[in-house]
Amino acid sequence: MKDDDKKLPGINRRKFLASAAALSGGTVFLSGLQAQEGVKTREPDEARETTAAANRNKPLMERIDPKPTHPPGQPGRDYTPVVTPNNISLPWKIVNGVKVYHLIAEEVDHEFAPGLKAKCWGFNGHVHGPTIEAVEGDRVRIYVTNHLPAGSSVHWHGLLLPNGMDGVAGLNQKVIKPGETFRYEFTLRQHGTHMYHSHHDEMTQMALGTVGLFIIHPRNPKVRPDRDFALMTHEWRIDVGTSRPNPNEMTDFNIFTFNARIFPGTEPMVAKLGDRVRIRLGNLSAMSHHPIHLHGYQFKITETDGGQIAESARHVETTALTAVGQARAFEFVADEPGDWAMHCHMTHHVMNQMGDKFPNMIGVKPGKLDSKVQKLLPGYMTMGTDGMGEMATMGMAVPPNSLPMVGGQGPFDYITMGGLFTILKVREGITSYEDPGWYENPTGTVANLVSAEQLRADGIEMRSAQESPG
Ligand SMILES: [Cu+2]
Repeated sequence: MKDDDKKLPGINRRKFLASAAALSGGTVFLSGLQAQEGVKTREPDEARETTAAANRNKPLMERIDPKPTHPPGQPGRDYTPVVTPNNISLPWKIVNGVKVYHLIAEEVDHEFAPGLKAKCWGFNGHVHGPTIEAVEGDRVRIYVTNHLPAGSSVHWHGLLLPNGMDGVAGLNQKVIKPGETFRYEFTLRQHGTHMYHSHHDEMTQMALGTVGLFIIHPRNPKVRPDRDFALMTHEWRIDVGTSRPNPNEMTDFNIFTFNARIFPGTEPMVAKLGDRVRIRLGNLSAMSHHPIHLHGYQFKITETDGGQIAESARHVETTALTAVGQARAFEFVADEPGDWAMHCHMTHHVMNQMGDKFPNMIGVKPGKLDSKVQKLLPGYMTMGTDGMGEMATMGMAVPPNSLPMVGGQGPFDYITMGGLFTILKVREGITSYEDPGWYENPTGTVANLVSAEQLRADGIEMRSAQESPG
């Protein structure tokens, strides 16, 4: 142990990069796996008993802190690495059979999307912290260095571990003071989608971003996904023109993020036609649950925080509701090509700043108001009388460091959604998972403007827009 302590300064980013390079080996294995299996006929992942369940009747010490029963899990060989859009997995190295990680809590200049930056708190230069990835049965040792201006601690949310490793400052351990490094060590005796977050002054520190995902892969799974995406939802209050999230906000959030990014700053999730896709969701928003809806697919929710759901209990959904503090994972075979929206269905969660601070102008008829005001304020225009959609596209001047309205440019028009919005891109014949650009729809498969002749042919009679129906 002493030796490992001395090595701490040596756990620098460069050394960790070496283990990160090993991670990329997973892709090679994956293509082989895919070639062997018929993509449309894959069986769903069967629910597996966790090590925790198998250990239930063992003596306490053996149960809560078992010796690792397997060699450390390796990407490619033992699991398909997760993809955390707009973030990375935390590098690790193996010291005497233990996976060693180093989290550094620190202030980070974070960009939510081009045009909006803020000073947040995160880990290792990222907001949120990098995804911790490991395999059931691994022994993990996680060093946490506190470079924040305030005391902190890290709680491993959803993990089964000895009480003194649970990370609640004051209850389970001392506060990690600025400049100090603490060591957490335990054996992973479960698998699933989990999280980590500061557990000291949670309201402030989590609001500023000190949260992350903790993914534990099952040991020897029967089937593995080809694409395994991990997304964390969060909410923030950043007043227009300011650059610090306001942790005192309780209800009126104005930034809603996937992996701390807002559309159009969210990286698309790219899959090959026929890929078996898993999407994991973790929610550490302060106050909001998020019903995350995927277009174009039905899926089965395969995991909750408690691990895999028995096959007989899985039901089909198109929306995965993830409450605060919860994790959900769902799976499907990507058998329909295209660009498919995935977004929170709370409509205020797909808006950016100012979406909630606008007077209700719907139906207001400005009459001569515009020309009258223009005498005093040239260029004045009454806005919002038919909604917010057009404002996004008008190229209005906005205050510095703000994303007042919504969305980004799509292949057909402006997409009037921001915030918790991202895109699943499914393509045939791609050879890499780089962003393939916009989908080219086959001729005749896009909704479009019809001619009067087409309307007549189907007996559709038109009335003028003002006429009331019936
Ligand atoms: Cu939401």
